[in-house]
Amino acid sequence: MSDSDKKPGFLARLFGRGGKAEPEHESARAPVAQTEADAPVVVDVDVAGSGVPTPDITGDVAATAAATASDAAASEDGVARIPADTPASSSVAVPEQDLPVPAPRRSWWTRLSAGLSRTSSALTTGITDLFTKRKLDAGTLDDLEDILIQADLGVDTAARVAKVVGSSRYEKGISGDEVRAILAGEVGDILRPVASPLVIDAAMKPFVILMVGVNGSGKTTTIGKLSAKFRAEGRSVMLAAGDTFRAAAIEQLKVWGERTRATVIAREQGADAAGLAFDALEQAKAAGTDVLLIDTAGRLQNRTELMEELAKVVRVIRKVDNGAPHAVLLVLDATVGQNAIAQVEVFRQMAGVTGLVMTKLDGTARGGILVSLASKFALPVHFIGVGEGVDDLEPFDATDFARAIAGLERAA
Ligand SMILES: Nc1nc2c(ncn2[C@@H]2O[C@H](COP(=O)(O)OP(=O)(O)OP(=O)(O)O)[C@@H](O)[C@H]2O)c(=O)[nH]1
Ligand SMILES: [Mg+2]
Repeated sequence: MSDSDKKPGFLARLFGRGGKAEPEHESARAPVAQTEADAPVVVDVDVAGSGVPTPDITGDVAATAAATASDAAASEDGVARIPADTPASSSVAVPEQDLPVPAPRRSWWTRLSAGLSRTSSALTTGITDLFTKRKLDAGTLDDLEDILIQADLGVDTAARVAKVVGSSRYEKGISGDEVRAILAGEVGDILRPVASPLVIDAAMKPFVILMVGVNGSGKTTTIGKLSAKFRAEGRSVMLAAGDTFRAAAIEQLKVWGERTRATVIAREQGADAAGLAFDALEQAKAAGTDVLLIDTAGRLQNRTELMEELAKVVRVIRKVDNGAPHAVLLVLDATVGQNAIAQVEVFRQMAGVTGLVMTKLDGTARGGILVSLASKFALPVHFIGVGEGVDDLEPFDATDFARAIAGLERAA
């Protein structure tokens, strides 16, 4: 288990905020006088022509956190930790056995299946119980549907799986393992059409990606992770700090900009988000930047005026480039369950969502909702996030996800 896996709150502490949804910040929304300070601040930390590979940001941030956090000496888990830069001559004596040992990085599959374990163990237990005790009849199939619906897979998927199980004509009954294999097969078939990579069209300079979603879903963190990916592919990246509601949000993006060697366009707190997006796009065009990632403030989908504001950001971006934004990514928190459906409905309508990213498929994720969304909306799912670290974002793989949800081993 990596350090970021063990202490999921440390980035939040670094950025001074928690992972839960926050109320909108009305007070921060007062218009700010157009002063010189309103001019975009360009923080260009790119080393000219450096070609330096993107550093391991998890380690970097962890080191920064360790060096700066006041709890470095006695952290939450009570383990004494030595800041990474403590000189060898330090008088702090820590017995060797107490020093934290860096844990080996767990494989992607291990992290994905662990993240989906809440759902997969509920499904495995429910299905095993049902098919050990009962024969295959209409009542059993109804109960199977209930189990699948409770796991957020949706009514359509539940009916589809039950139908296949029912039509299997197993004279001697059917085992829980066989049912789970059918489940994985059907879920894989539902997910495969939506598992599509985010393709950056290099002809677009910049390729504009707008990140949207409710409060705390993981937009800014995902921007950081994406920025690292694009930089590692050799692309130039600009980040626009379009969440102008909170100063901490602007700082958070600047940190990701520094860590990933991306240019950050920011204004002070309270500035107009659409105006900032406009300026950022013009600057990215002028600079010939490959990818522009625009952050936005979190907003609940039932707050009409905030959703209108988001629609305005999209309209203003189109004034500069009629084809932009080229991707509008809705970032969904995998722990919210059914509420994700309402989020997709409204964000799609108001911001023209082109694809999904599901975060927090670690911890207490309700991953079944992704299956519901796939069968209901058929929107591409580009990435999934299983942690706060920079490499905790992976392209979405339908077969892996389906097998992990059904509690099966990874396909050979
Ligand atoms: N465990 C886990 N935490 C995540 C993941 N993605 C983001 N987070 C954490 O979730 C919290 C919120 O993430 P942000 O990126 O700030 O979310 P946001 O959508 O930008 O939030 P607002 O700007 O307030 O709307 C932070 O503590 C992140 O570190 C993930 O995949 N797994
Ligand atoms: Mg944010």
